[in-house]
Amino acid sequence: MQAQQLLNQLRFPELDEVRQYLRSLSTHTLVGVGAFAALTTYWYTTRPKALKPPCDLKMQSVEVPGGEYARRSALMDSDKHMTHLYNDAKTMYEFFLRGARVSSEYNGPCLGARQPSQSYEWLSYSEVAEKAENLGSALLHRGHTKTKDQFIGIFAQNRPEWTIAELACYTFSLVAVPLYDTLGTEAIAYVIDKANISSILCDVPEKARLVLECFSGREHRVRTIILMEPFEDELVAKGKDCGIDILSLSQVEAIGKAHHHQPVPPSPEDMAVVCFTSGTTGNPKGAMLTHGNVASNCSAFIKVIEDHLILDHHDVHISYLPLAHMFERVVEGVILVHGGRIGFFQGDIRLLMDDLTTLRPTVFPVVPRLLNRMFDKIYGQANTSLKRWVLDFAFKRKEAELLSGIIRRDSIWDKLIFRKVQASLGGRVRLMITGAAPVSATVLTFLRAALGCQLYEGYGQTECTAGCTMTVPGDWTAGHVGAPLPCNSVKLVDVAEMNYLAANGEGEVCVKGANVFLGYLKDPEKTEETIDANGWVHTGDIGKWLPNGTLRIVDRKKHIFKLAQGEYIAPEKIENIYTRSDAVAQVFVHGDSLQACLVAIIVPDPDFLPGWAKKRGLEGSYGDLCNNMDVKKAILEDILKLGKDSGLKSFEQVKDITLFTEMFSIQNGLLTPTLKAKRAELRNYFREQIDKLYSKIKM
Ligand SMILES: *[C@@H]1O[C@H](CO)[C@@H](O)[C@H](O)[C@H]1NC(C)=O
Ligand SMILES: *[C@@H]1O[C@H](CO)[C@@H](O)[C@H](O)[C@H]1NC(C)=O
Ligand SMILES: *[C@@H]1O[C@H](CO)[C@@H](O)[C@H](O)[C@H]1NC(C)=O
Ligand SMILES: CC(=O)N[C@H]1CO[C@H](CO)[C@@H](O)[C@@H]1O
Repeated sequence: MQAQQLLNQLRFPELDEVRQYLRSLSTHTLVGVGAFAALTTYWYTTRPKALKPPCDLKMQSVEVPGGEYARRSALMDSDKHMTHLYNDAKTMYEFFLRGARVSSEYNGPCLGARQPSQSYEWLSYSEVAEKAENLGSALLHRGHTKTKDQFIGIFAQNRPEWTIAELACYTFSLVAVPLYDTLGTEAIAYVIDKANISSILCDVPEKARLVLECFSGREHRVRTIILMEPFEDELVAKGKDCGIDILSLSQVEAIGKAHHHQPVPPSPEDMAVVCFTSGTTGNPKGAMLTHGNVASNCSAFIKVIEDHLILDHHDVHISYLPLAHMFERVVEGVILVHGGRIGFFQGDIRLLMDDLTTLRPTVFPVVPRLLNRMFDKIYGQANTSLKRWVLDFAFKRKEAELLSGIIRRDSIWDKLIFRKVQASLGGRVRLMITGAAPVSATVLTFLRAALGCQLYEGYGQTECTAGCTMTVPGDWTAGHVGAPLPCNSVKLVDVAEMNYLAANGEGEVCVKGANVFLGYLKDPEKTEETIDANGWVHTGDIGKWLPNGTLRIVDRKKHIFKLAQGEYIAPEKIENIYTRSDAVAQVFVHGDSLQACLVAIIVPDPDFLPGWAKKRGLEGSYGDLCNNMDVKKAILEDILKLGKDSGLKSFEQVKDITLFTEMFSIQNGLLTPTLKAKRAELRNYFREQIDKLYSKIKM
C-alpha cells in the first residue's frame, strides 16, 4: 500500500512534517518501499540521543558491609542515608517556604480548584500561606499547641483546603491526622479517640454529621468541627447537644486573623502526621511520621530523577489520589518545594478525564488499576486488524527507543498513533509515578511507549513514608521495582517456611533509613511487631534481588493462602492477569483453604462487554449479558487462555466464575482509598456466591 493512501485511510492529523518528508522521496521509492518502511526510515533519521542514566544500570544498588546482605542506592557515595537535598528544606514547612520563595519571582499560583465546566481558579503561594497562618492561629487560640492537644483531624476529599489545613498544622508544629470515609464509622470513632482529637476539619456537612453520630450519647473529647462547605443552623444545634462547636472555615480564619500568632516552625524530628492505615482485620494502626521522614522521602525521589527531569515552578500536578495516604502527599511535597502548582480534581473520579484536559498537568501519579484501564481502552479502540497491526507496529518502534533509553512524544509514531491518548491526559504530562500495587510488565512497557513520558514505578508502604525503592531514569525495563532509594537501605530476611532464603537473594523485604516511621501511635505491641530492635521495618512482602541490583517483589506474605492440596496461591498475581481481558473490568480471585480450587467474582466492563459479546454472536443490554450463561462461559474461556499464556499453573486458574454488575468501589467498601481490593470485605460480601460456586463444582 502506498504511504499517502494508507495515511489518508487512517486519517491521522498533524501530518505535515511527515508529508514533507514523504514528498522529498521520489514516487518510485514510495511505491517500492511501502509506507511503513518509509516511516521507519524517517524515524531513524530524526531520532534523538538517549540521556545518560544516573548510575550504571547493570549495578543499581551496592551491598552495605555487615554481613546482612543489605543493599543501598548506587547514587550515594557513602552508606549514610540521605535526609534532605536542599539545605533550606528539611521539614515539610520548609518545603512550602522554599516553594513560596522560588515561586515569588513569578508570583506563582499554588493551589487550584474548579467548578463543573469552569476553568481552574488559583490561590497564590502567599494567599495559601496567609490562610494557613490564620487557620493555625485560630487553632492555637482554641488551645492547641505543639506540646498539648497537638493532633488535628482532617476529614475531607482532596481540595485546596485540605492542603491549607495541613500547612496550618505544620506552621505551628501541630500534627495532621487524616480521616477518611472508607475507614468506616466505627474506625473513625476509634481513631478520634485513640489520637485524642478535639478539633476536626470536615469538607461537607455529612461528614460533620457522621462525627456527631459517632459520639452522640457517649463520652468524647471533640470540641470543634470546622466546616469548609456551607451548613444549616440545625447542624449547629445538633453539635451543641453533643458539646461540639460547629464553625465555618471562613469564620475560623477570621478568628485567627484577629488573634494572629507567629509561626512555630517544626524541626525534622517533630511529628508531622499520623497516618492511620486500615488493615484487613483489627483496629486501624496510626503510623507516626516525622517531618524528617516525609522530607527524606520527597528528597530521595527528587534526587533519583534529577539527572533526567528537573521540576520547577512550571510544573502542574493533578491531585486526585487520596491525600489521606502518603503517596499523594509525597508527590505534593515534591511539587511544592519547587514552587509548582497543584490542581485538584472536582471530587468525582468519573470526571477526571475532563479535569485532566482542563488542567493539562505535567505530573500525574497513578495506580495500576488506572494504568490497566488505559491500556485496555487504547487496545479496545484498535478494533480492526489493520488498526491493531499499526498500533503494534508503532509500539514496537517506540519500545525499541525506550530500551535504548529514549523517552519522547514527538516521534512520528506519537504524531500518528499515540497523540490522541496523550491529548486525553492534557498533552503535557512529563512525569508519572505508579505505586501502591504491582503493575504488569506488559501494561507498564506499553504505556511508557505510548505516553512518552517518564513513568516510574515505586514500591513501599506508609511505615517508610510511601516509598523505599524506585526505578531509576534510563532503566525503562519492567518487572522490577527499582533500587533502594537514597534515603534507606533494604535487606531481605529468610522466610524459611516458604523456602525464601537471604543467602539466595530472596526473602522478606526489610527497610531501614531516614524515611522509617517512629512507630504506631500508642501501640507499642504492633510497633514491636513491625520495627525490630535494630530499626528495620518488616514489610511482609517477599522480594528477590536481580543481578543488576534492582528488587523484584515476588510474593505477598500477607495475601498468600494455601489451597487444600497445599499449594500456595498469590491471588493478586492472578487478578492482574485476568483483568487484561477486554471483557473484564474487575476481578476477585478467592480460594477457601478447605477447597482444592479457586473461584472468582468478575465485574464485566460495561464499555466493552456489549462489543466484545457481539463479536461472539451474543447481544443484549449490559444487565442481560451479565445474566447470560454463554457470556459467562466466553469470559471464563478468555481469562483461562490469558492465564495459560501468562504461565499460570493449572491450580492457579479459577474453576468457575460469577458475573457481578456493580463495580467494587471505595463507596461500597470493597476497595481501599488507593483502590486496592479489600480482600476480607470482598470475601464476606460475596460469601453466598462463593459457596454456590463451590457447591456446583463439587456436584
Ligand atoms: C486528651 O486531651 C485532653 C485535652 O483535650 C487532655 O486534657 C487529656 O489529658 C488528653 N488525654 C490523653 C489520654 O492524652
Ligand atoms: C471500533 O471502535 C470505534 C471507536 O473507536 C467504534 O466507533 C466502532 O463502532 C468500533 N467497531 C467495532 C467493529 O467494534
Ligand atoms: C535488570 O535485570 C532484570 C532481570 O534480569 C531485567 O529484566 C532488566 O531488563 C534489567 N535491567 C536493565 C536496565 O538491564
Ligand atoms: C525515596 C522515594 O522517593 N521514595 C518514595 C517516595 O514517594 C514516592 C511517591 O509516593 C514513591 O514513588 C517513592 O518510591
